Amino acid sequence: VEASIPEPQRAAWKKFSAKEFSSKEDFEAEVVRHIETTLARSLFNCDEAAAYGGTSLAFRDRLVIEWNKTQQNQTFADPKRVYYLSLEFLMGRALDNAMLNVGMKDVAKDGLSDLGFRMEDIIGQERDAALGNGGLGRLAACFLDSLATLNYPAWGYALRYRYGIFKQEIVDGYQVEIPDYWLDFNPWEFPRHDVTVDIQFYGGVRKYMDESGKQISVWENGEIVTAVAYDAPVPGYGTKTTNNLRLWSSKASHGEFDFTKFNSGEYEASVADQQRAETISAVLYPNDNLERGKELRLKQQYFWCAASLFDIVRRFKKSKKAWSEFPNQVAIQLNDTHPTLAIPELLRILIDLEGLNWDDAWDIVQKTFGYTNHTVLPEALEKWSVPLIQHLLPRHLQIIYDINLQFLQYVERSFPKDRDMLGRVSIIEESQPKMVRMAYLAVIGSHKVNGVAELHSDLIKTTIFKDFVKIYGPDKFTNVTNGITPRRWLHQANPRLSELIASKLGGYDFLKDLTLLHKLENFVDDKDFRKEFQEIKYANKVRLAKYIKEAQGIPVNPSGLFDIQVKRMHEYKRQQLNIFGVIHRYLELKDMSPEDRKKMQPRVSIFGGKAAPGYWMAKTVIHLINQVSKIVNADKDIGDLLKVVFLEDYNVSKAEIIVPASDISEHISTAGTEASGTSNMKFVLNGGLIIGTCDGANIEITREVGDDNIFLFGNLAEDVEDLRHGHFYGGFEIDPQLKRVFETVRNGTFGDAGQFSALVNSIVEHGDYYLVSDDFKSYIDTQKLINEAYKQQDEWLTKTITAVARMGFFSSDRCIEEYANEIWNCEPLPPPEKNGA
Ligand code: Z2T
Repeated sequence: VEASIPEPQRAAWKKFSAKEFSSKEDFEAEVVRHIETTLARSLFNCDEAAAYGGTSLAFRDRLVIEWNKTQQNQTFADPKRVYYLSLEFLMGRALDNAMLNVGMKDVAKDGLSDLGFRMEDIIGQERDAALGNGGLGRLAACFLDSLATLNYPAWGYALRYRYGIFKQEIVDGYQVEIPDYWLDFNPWEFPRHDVTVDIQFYGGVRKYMDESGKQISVWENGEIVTAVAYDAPVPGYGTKTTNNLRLWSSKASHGEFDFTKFNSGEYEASVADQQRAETISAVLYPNDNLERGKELRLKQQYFWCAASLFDIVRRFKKSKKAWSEFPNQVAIQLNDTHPTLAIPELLRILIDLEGLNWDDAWDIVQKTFGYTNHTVLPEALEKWSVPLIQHLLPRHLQIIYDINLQFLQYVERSFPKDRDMLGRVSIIEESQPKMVRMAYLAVIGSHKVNGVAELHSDLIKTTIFKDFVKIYGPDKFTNVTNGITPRRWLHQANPRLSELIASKLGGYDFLKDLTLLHKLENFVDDKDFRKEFQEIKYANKVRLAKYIKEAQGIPVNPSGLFDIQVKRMHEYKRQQLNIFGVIHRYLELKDMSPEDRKKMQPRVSIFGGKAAPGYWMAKTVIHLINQVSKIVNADKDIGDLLKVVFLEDYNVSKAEIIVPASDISEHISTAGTEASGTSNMKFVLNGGLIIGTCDGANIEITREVGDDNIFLFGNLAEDVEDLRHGHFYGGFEIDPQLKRVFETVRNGTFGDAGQFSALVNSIVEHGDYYLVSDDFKSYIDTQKLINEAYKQQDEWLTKTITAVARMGFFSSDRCIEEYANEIWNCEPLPPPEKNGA
């Protein structure tokens, strides 16, 4: 490529090529230049928002230089690339991450101070990029960080929602949703108006024979919507590799049809069409672990899959390799079933547009895709009605039927005696209307299927995909236990702890190889180390206490035991168990004499999390927590012995303050329901212990840290089915201590007896599906144990340090290496030693 450019031009270009700032002075010069020119502000009207803008633009320039080089290098080397298709990327803030990954935060801090600003204030100006609901979206963000850090040539593909997850406000104890219009100033994205793809919906399929007698299908006469690419750089930590996150935005196509409308005076109709097109990428669906089958959601899924695949295929075709090479150049990971339409779409491209035969196309498809399952909850398993797909994507429905036919014929040959098998495994559910089971399509179209923690990966093999294990054998199914990036969740969120660890381990290598943390065990008895470790935890609690006072107006004493449960509100996560436990403690304290109370361990119970707007029961739990908070916090008998806090609008940037401040965090899902959980890992890595059930990754955390260093309770997954059965047929007695809690809730002690009765009745009258009563005694007994253990501060400290030292396994770097070796079969591409132009 370079050779085609004449030498003098090349020389001029090289001479003026953009350079990275490296000194404090150069940084300041860049900030001021951006504020004065890019932002058109001056010394006299530069507020913190403008200073944030200038700082971000200065760092953005640095990222862009590395980004260009990375992309150039990847184009030249043309290695196998990984494409991570996820409808959600919960990225949080970018500036702090960019400064730390580039290794220039200290320089920038001094520079900003020269210009009259404090680093924390400037970082605090940025809005979260909140294009996700919870664990699934944050996992995708951690994966991007690890992929770049480990130098994998990888792209993320998603939608550029105009509205991310809503902002939560609490008004009179109730959740209120505020739209999150986040794009008015986003220096991290680059519109690529030249990178567009036209996407078709509706229309019909025409079939004909060509000269050789081959059947040809043409999908035509549909509506066209244009996808426009917006790119964001993803820097790795301590490497020059900077990968790409590509977000698609929808807009009206400007085909002939639209112009006719425009010119014939149908101006309003034409603008309405435009708005309809833009609606596709307008808003993130705010459900975590729930699918509601809305047409617009299906449109989002196809729009994003089709644009991404077109882009991937376009890139592959530049290499002029044979189609059989496609799976050697491309690995596509499906983050849950949301991108499953990519399977029929790739078949359509290969067969209808590129003329491959079915068998060759199918072979390519299966080798290309991997599928990650994130839940076994039935209400979260995607099904789309056949009439809806027929209407919106007529050609894809035919292809899905063709896949199903081939598959069922294969099953019939393999299991001629098992007649029921065909109905059970068919992609099409024979209901009214018929439904397409997306998880089955994803399993059939992929070469590997993975769960996200050991228990979960075992469960999918024995429940939802049991028949598929018989059909394909067990090797198609594998486990990749989730992980978290230690860059954001240790170094960025807890800089003092990171620094302390570095001082003991002789540098920051542990941020790239988290297993090095094991060396901390050599310091569990080191007096100075212990003292500092404890001081850091206390300082982090002081920081959170200060935030709680500012944000919620509640004074909390940082010496109390901080008990934290922050995550999406969901019945299976059982925030109701936690708040019932809090009420139980309140009643116990009220019963005591003042002398007895003095012996009790003070506690701060902190909750946070959003409820899906249509999830009434989850909203009821939020309301109850807020009402309990109001009553308990105002009770003079109780004082510091119990404070209850609901933190509004839990999100990634708030998690960075909350996570380092826990003594105990709660991961108390009904056994067998939480696929993995990832915040459990974050809390332990930051020197907090866990109260948890034997569920998801809690089990592996226990194996790693040792069962002395975690507080497990409750029934096991293998017993859940029988217990549920017993609730209906075995005479079901509510736990007596829980009964007393229910009486208080019902008599209006916390107000709104009507609404709260419905919550109580879901347990008492409607079968207690999530086993709150079955686990209640075990839960409160374990909380008592924790109170006693916490009083032994020395032993507690030993537990927390030991646990931190043993968390190395849970880095998302380990996780990404497993995906690369077991599923993607791809290699890192380190940046060239010399970064010539
Ligand atoms: C989600 O956050 C998770 C699973 C889903 O299944 C959907 C969403 Cl939005 C469709 C979570 C799991 O609940 C959690 O256990 C897991 O740690 C996380 O995905 C990442 O795997």
